[in-house]
Amino acid sequence: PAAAAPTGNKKVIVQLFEWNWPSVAAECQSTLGPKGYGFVQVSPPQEHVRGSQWWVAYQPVSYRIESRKGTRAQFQAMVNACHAAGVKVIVDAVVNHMSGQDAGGTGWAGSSYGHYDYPGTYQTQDFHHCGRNGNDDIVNYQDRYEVQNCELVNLADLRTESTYVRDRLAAYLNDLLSLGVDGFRMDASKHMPAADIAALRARLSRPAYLVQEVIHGAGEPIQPEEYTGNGDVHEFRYGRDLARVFRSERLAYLRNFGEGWGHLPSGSAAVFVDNHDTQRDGGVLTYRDRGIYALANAFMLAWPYGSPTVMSSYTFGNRDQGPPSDGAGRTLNTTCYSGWECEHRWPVIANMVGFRNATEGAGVANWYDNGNNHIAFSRAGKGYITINDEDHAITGRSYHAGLPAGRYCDVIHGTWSNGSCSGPVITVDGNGWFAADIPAHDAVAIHVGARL
Ligand code: LM2
Ligand code: CA
Repeated sequence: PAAAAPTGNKKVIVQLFEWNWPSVAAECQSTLGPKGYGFVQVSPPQEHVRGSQWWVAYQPVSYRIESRKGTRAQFQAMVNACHAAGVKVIVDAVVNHMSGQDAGGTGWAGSSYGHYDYPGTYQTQDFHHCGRNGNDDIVNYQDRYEVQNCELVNLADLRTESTYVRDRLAAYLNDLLSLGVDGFRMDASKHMPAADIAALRARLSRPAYLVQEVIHGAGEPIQPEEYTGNGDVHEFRYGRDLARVFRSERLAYLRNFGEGWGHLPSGSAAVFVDNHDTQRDGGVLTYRDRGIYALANAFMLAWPYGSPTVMSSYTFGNRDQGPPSDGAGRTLNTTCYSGWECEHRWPVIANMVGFRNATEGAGVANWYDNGNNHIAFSRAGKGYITINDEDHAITGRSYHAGLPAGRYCDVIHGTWSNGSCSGPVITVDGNGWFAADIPAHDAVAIHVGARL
């Protein structure tokens, strides 16, 4: 079956990185549903190697749905709770490889394993042994064969071209679909030929949203465009370019952000300011950038390019640090703003999800920029945002929103709920104009879904 694109008028994804299943369930009901998030992307649910680092989740040892984040029953309860709240579930699917430790051991759920030996699941003949670089590791990203047949950081690389491996991987994905899952983030997609992912897609028991992780590298032989036939593809240039614009260039350059910058076609692009890898590996804006990070997310949610994912992190000091856990290594329940950043709850970001939903389908109009760091645009007839990233306030100006006359909640500074606004109210006149003062590094946003 074909992979479905995000559908409906609720398309925003939130990545609840390393949240345990009971916490995801609670968040769907308390926040994600009410705020209008359409999808939650969860961390890999399968059994993984033991250890305290976050990345143990990317080293599968079996496809039992039992991990640091919870049991199969808890996973099922989470999917049901999210669906009841109107939120679909995307699973991070690790299908390119198994574990990467030379020594074997016992997995999280008790399965014993060795490198290239996963009893009952895979044996040595199910893995690539590319015969390069002395240890079979990928070194040269200019070489297609090497990137897809050698090992990514020693991770046992599955022979995804074989019928047995494809059937086994599809059985795992179909098990997740039977639990009600709606889509998959295909981890390490660059390391699998697009045809191998197509073969998995063809084996799915029903249509599911697919988003493939293919990190763009200039001049590399494997390009993100090769994968668009299977579903969406992550556009990694988006977050890097947005960070550069906010840090050292001009917001005015964003007037044709996306395809105009050589990025993927909008209908195939899945975008984010940061994800769990880029927030560790640099070159992007993260929660540590506070207000500027919120503004970058506000821009992403207002700008109609690609399918946006909002990142939600735990606080970390070093790259390997795992999420808060108990003595047995189980991930603790999430406590927002204490150990966990919960960027998706920041009022600016959470309220801009409503802007995205209310403006779905409307094009950009009324673009304004001052040639530097003050920009504004409307989503024709549905919403309007102006971002002032100058070091000074911009006062005494009027803006041409092109919206119906009325009183609107400024969703950057106030939350609209049950017909009232907790912050400033913006009055649009009969000609579609409004007056507002915008402090330095701040914004004003209004939309037809938050009208008094
Ligand atoms: C991904 N996308 O393609 C994930 O987004 C990324 O987070 C994963 O790397 C990677 N692919 C493999 O699924 C993470 C992490 C690595 C970590 C691996 C495996 O960024 O640092 O590698 O997961 O857990 C770690 C060690 C590495 C070691 C490897 C195998 O950092 O030094 O390699 O485990 O034991 C010898
Ligand atoms: Ca591979």
